[in-house]
Amino acid sequence: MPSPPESDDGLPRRGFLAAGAGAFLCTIGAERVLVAKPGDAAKADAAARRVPVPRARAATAAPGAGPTEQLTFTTPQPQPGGTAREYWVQAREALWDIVPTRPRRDEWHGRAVAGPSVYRAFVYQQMTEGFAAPLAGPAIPGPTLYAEVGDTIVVHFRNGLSDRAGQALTMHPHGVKYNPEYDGVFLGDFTRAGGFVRPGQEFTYTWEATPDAVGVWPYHDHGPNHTLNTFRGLFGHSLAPPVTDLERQFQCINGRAFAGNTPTLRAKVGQDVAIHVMGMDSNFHDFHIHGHRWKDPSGTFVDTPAVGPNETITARFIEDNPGRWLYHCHVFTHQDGGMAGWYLVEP
Ligand SMILES: [Cu+2]
Repeated sequence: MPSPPESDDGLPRRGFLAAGAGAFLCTIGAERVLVAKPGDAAKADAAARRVPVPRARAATAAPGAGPTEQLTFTTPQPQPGGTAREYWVQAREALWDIVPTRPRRDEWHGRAVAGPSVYRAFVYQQMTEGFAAPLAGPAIPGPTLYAEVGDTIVVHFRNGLSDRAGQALTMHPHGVKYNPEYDGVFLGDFTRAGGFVRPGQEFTYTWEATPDAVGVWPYHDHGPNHTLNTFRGLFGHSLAPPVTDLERQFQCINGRAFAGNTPTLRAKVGQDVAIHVMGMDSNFHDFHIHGHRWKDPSGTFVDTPAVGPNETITARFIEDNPGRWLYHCHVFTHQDGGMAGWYLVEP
């Protein structure tokens, strides 16, 4: 849920934009992938793989095809003074431990967490130029992409899934400007190339950091099997048995559950702190930090703001209250499922 407080220079810097990784769920509930057993999930995957491969360009023969399918688009360039910010991001499978402490521990309540807690996740991973080598480990959420107003964000995306696990994946951004070519969305017969990146294939997205893009935004898979795959780590907060094949439901912050496993945030008195919280599953969450309040954009003090699906809130304040603090979702079933962590403030 939260990302760590920013370093001393604070946020938002003028013209700053960060596209934080994550996923929101466009459709939920009715899709069998959410209620299925692992075997059915495999069937859903197989169904996704059977989706006909769309032509790279507009499918003019499709029912309903019209002038919008005839459009062609140019790749946006940086504004004067801006630069093209290049990233290489790969989607891959990874074994992900939701409760990595050993023995598995809930530090808030000082008790053990019954295992197991490892599942097969789909994750985004940042790579070096040309996908030569990993730049960081696989992460939930995926790598944070930075840009300033006037820049373009050029993301070379590779679907690194094996053919066995294989299905088309994408990266779909929020908050930035893009034309249909770089939407990164599967649209059936109307799909453009960036909306259906097959295993082993690459696609380069170009998004624009316009003045109204300042802030923190998620990106996520929006391919033909986006609901299941976002829940697998591309990315949602509830890691449920149909997805993980584990015994219990975990309520996660950045893919981890229970204090001591979730991110431990740190700050010092006097620092300008910004904690960005994204709601990344189908639930509403209530973000609460003990010992702290802050003002919302209207200037009103808030205490426990609601964060709905794909919403982002930023808790920003000058730190003045040292100690060991708890942050957690105040929906009780969520906090008991692990949606909690430590916020440590040094004098
Ligand atoms: Cu919650």
